Amino acid sequence: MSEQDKTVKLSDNERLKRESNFLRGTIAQDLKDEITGGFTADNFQLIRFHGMYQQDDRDIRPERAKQKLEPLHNVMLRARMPGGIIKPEQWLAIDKFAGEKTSYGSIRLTTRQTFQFHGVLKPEIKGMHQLLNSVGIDSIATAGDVNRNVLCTTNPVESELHQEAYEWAAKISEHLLPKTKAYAEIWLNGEKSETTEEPILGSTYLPRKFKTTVTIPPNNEVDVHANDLNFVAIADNGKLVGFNVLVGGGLAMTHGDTATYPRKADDFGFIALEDTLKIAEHVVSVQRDWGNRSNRKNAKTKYTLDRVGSDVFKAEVEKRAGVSFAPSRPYEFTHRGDRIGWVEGIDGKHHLTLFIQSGRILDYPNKPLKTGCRKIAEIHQGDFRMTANQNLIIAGVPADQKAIIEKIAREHGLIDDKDTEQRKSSMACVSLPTCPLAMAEAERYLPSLIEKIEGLLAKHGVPNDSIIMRVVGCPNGCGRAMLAEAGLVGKGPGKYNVYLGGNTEGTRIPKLYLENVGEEVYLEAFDKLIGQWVSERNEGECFGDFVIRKGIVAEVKVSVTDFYA
Ligand code: SRM
Ligand code: SF4
Repeated sequence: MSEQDKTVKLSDNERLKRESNFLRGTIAQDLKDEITGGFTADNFQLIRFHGMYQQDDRDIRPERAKQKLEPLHNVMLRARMPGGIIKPEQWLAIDKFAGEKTSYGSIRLTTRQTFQFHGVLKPEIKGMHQLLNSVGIDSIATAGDVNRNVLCTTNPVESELHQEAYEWAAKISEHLLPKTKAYAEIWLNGEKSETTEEPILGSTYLPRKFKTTVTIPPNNEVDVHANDLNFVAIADNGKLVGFNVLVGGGLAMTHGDTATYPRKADDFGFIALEDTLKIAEHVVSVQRDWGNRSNRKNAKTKYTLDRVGSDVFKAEVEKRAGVSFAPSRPYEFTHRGDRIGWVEGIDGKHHLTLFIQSGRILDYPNKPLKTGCRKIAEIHQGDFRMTANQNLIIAGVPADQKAIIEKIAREHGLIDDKDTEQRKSSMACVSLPTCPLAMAEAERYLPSLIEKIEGLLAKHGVPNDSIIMRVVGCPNGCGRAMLAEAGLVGKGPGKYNVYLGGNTEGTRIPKLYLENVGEEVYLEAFDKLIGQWVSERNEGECFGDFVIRKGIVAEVKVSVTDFYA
């Protein structure tokens, strides 16, 4: 126990982790309890470490309460998928499960390169894990106070570099995984074994969630500044030679609490490839020992860096790892969007990026997206890659299969030439009805909002231009609105805070422009701002740069001081 743990009152999550017998709790007993569809208090939290959240449909909650019924408890499952790569046979298995055993029927691609099932009832949970296990998928540590799914830029063009970077993402994921066998014991009927230690994460795991990426510049699709730890690939002649390491990014805040804020990651310097796992381990171990375990709102790495000082944190990582950071090597981020459509890789294989609005793969009346993906999976010889923009890449298509895959994609609405650049540059978090923390709509609202923004762009004569626009249902910011050129953050039903001034590279945090306003107010504001942007912008100037140059919002340079100034 650290000194801090001895002197301050720890959060209750610390007790439950400590008493959980390495994440077992009494989950197995709860599973047998047929009286309730839910899990009891501690297990409600502990199942997160196994990749599940207990939820209920908030649309029907009031009606059930009126009928004196408990909420219709179910779980959301989030898979572990380093780098977002999934094989066609795995796709077919998840497609079948989503269709037959979940109440929403969808596969939901997330902003962190994996998929979620929503609406899995208790009797189906074990079977779900066993099915996933049979095709080589698990959901270990995709939630809870651990290192989550490790992201890797989906760069199908430079195939060799991507393969190397992807392998590092997978290795880092394995290295930082909990070592307890609780997952296998509870969900896969694995043999009981005693866990005596967690060598990296510690017996009470991390103070808070922890997020890692492996990033291949110039694409910052993964949004490094949303992550605790980033390995930015440095290549020489197309071969990976090492990483620049960025530490301490994170986007969440709480409305009205200025002790919480989005923060960019700090540059610690360059490391050679062979030091990657050591550095990953010790950024985690320093955060494990120095992170705040009494106040979960200030527990993430970003706050530890601001409390102890970035240099002090970095020096401790160097000491523990026995590695010194060299000066960072030059690199540049130029964009974050996915290249929708076909590209050819240097290996001669073809890759088709499909735009999936808000990542929701479902059979809609005029767009049977889920059936289309299934038909592609039935014949596809390469793999699928989920992007951090909630899109899907059909990767590694030989030339002679291009035509048939494109035909299926078009017939099922997976390619729709009517999708504008604006629509493709927009993102929303899940929000209602499944997210218990949602304060306003996001995913369900996005399509109609974008239609209105498209109307404004057309009105001002620039229908093909776009603004990186992101909508989130609350300030946790799962759709990364705090790195958008224009971010809407839910405040209450139909009400949002509007933030402006992120850039296209994802290296600037936006600033509050309008507080707690409804659609009429912010559409009027966007109408004026877009008009001004179109007539007064410099050649190629993006919306976010424009609003800062014009002083419409002040630039956030250092979040801890500038964000609320
Ligand atoms: Fe998130 C909690 C959905 C990416 C910050 N997030 C949640 C929960 C689980 C709500 C809950 O705690 O009960 C949401 C479930 C909604 C649902 O019904 O599915 C949820 N988060 C999502 C996803 C699915 C959004 C999406 O539309 O794709 C993303 C899943 C990622 C994954 O596959 O692992 C998702 N969440 C993010 C991101 C963006 C990112 O990581 O790139 C962030 C901001 C970055 C960051 O961490 O700072 C994010 N989610 C949060 C937070 C705030 C954490 C904090 O620092 O305070 C919470 C609440 C919490 O942890 O207490 C949260
Ligand atoms: Fe839920 Fe808020 Fe995350 Fe949206 S941003 S999914 S509303 S926690």
